[in-house]
Amino acid sequence: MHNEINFDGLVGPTHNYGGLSAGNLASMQNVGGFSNPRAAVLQGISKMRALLEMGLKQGVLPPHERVHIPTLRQLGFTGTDKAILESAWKQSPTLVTNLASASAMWTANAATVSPSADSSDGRVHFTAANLASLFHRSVETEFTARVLQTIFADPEHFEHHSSLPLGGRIGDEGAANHGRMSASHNQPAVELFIYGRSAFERPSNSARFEARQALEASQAIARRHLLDPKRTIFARQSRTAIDAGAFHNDVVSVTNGPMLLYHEQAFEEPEKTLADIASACQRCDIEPVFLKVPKEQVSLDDAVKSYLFNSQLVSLESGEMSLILPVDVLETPSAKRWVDDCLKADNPITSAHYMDLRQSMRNGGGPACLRLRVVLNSTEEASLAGVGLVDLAMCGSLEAWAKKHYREELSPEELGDPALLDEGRTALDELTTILNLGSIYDFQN
Ligand code: SUG
Repeated sequence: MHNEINFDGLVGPTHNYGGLSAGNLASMQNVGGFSNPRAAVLQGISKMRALLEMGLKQGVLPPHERVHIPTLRQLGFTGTDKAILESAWKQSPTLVTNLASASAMWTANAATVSPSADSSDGRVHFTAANLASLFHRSVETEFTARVLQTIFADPEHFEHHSSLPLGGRIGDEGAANHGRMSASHNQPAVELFIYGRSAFERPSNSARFEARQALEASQAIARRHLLDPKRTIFARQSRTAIDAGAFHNDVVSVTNGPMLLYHEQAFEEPEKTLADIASACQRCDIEPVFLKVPKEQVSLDDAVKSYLFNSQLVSLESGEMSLILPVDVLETPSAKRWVDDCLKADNPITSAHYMDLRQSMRNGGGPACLRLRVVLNSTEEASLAGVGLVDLAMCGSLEAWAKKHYREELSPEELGDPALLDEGRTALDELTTILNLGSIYDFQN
């Protein structure tokens, strides 16, 4: 028996709007605003609670330590941590803002995961994403890999690959550009890798935004994860979608079980992509369900504004599917209409749940960004011995912990405040006990 477990990223105490992500419209538009870290973390925990109440399995990945003092040391700052933060802030608030980003909360970008049903050695494979396109995100890789190795520790079941080279343009953005189509989570799947460019092509002058995911990164992951080439598809994301603000493919499509829900303009070559998927599915007895959202019904702009496709599409115990959507869909009439019609139509999606994730959404992170899907069989899951897994009682403990430690409001200037650094460390230190993770943070050692 295999189950999908969604590992959500817990929002960190320095959650802020740094305007750090070119091509991510929400990040670009909300730069410099005050953030609400406490509301942000509580919104994320509410989502975990809601999924647990729907009978789904839930995991959690801890926030990264921020401001990231080890990187400031690497950049030549010396002295005590407080002195380093103060002199870095004096020299470059922008640098500190990059190293204060709580962006690791978007765990869809943490790694690419291939379940044991898909790999030829029968193990679950992980590659922590290099996130090479943006400095503030590239800092995440090392700690993400450490956390994944801590939770998925048993080498009999789990293989952890080093992240891909950071140099050149071999950008790997993790599961945000990766999908899986299978008859059920138990079955070998067709793995779908969506890329935006080649690592070796020149950036186009006419492009509004640069694509992040390189084909060569996707190909490398498929090789390392020992996937069957006959069940592996590489498809290019459309330039139109990237220019409209779909900086990851999960802003314009999502898979679950045999279903691909996608915007008409998601792929560069939609007909070929669907034909390739259909024939790969046919080879492994999967009847694909393609649910296309036509541009006349929901424009790309509305898709990006509402994050309709950044919903979590999940399978319930009954076999029906449910959409977990951001409340922003309710405020976008075309997207709301599409969901209403979808629920009445003949397809496996029978329910929709709307979540207030506005704090994350203001940085371009919807429900699907906040989770890393990991499909495990019962033996693999048992090997975790509960570490990283969350139940309703744990949600309560996390809420109490967040209320105790997180600031209600944060101004951009407060990121340079050594008191915030201390508060964050106290919070994370306590969290490692709550989550039974051991001393995983650099500041703990
Ligand atoms: O990489 N935003 C993230 C959002 C990631 C969303 N993930 C997925 N679509 N899977 C990014 O652009 C903004 C940070 C800032 O501006 O402060 C940011 O990093």
